[in-house]
Amino acid sequence: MSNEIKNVEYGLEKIFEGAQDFLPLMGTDYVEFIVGNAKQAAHYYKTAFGYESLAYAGLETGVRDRASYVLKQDKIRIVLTTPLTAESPLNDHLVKHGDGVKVVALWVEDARKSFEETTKRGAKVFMEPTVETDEFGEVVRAGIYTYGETVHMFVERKNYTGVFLPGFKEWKSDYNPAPTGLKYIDHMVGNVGWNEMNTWVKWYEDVMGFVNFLSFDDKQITTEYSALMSKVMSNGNGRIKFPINEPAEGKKKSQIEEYLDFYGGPGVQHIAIATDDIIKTVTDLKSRGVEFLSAPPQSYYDAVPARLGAHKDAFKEDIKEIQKLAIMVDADEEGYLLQIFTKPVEDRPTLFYEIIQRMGARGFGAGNFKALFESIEREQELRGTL
Ligand code: TYF
Ligand code: FE
Repeated sequence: MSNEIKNVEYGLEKIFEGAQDFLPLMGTDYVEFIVGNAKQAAHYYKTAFGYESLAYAGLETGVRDRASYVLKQDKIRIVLTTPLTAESPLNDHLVKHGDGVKVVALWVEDARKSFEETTKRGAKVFMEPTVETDEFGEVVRAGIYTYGETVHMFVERKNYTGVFLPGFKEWKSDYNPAPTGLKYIDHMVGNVGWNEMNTWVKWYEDVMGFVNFLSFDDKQITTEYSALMSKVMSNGNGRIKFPINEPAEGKKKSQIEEYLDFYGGPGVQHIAIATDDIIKTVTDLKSRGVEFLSAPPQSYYDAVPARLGAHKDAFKEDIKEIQKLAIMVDADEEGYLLQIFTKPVEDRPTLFYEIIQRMGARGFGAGNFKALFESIEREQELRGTL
């Protein structure tokens, strides 16, 4: 099913050149989740994923309406925020979506210019440029809405030496589980509504200056039961990649539709995190209780050498170990990749994680889509949502 995709010549440099530089992005700054109990969520992310405590804001720091815990692992920074009072508007987000991603913050040189360039191209305002200061300097932030109630915050921190943002104090904890080898966010995927994918593709092109660097249609992303379509958007330096999914008609309910039902609309579906030793990372995550999707069948693993093609000799991992851990393998023109997906990390079947190790490949594992979606369907079956 994926041969067409695998033979795509990416010509990435050429594609990236097509992106526009009115919005230079240096990387993901942080990802903020609104959750029902940030204290417990922080414990989960430390214990299960190996994040370390970085900063905190809440009653003890003079913040009355919310508590936020900032965690870090290598280049990844996540913020877990919960409302403290019934009056907080964060409650509306929680009631509607459950725990989920509210903010995908992007690190920029100039937050005011990022705000001006995107809003003049049609972005809806979430937060006007705002300067926050403390004894470590100043941070400028400004925010725009993307799909659903999700927000892109531009963060300018060139005049700041503090640990996170003004208003946060350093959080030193006596509880410091070891890291699990998570390095950086490789991509973050958005699910949008029926027939809305191209609207958001155009939005990322027009408003953010991104380019569409890979596309998968419903003929390619289909199983016996369900289908979806996906287009990968990238910024000009390739550091920020946002695939956008929409549901497609199949015999049964698409996983994207299940997400939309439970999240109450569009939102972040999965966060893919890079590791450079997936066997070690996944072994570690499993021992800490992180739940992954069930393994593809034997026939999937029998086909791995064929899928690796020209990269067969470069493949260093022990395939038995890969299979034992239920890791999937795909290859494209430039190399191969190893990936695995967690089950949703909330009670609602919404956000999940992908762990990915790229060995030269710049694709998204198209050769694994069928096996992956069949694993997801096995879960949907158990939930009665297929
Ligand atoms: O990000 C991707 O494109 C891959 C595959 O609902 C994928 O991780 C695509 C759609 C989806 C789950 C995973
Ligand atoms: Fe992914």
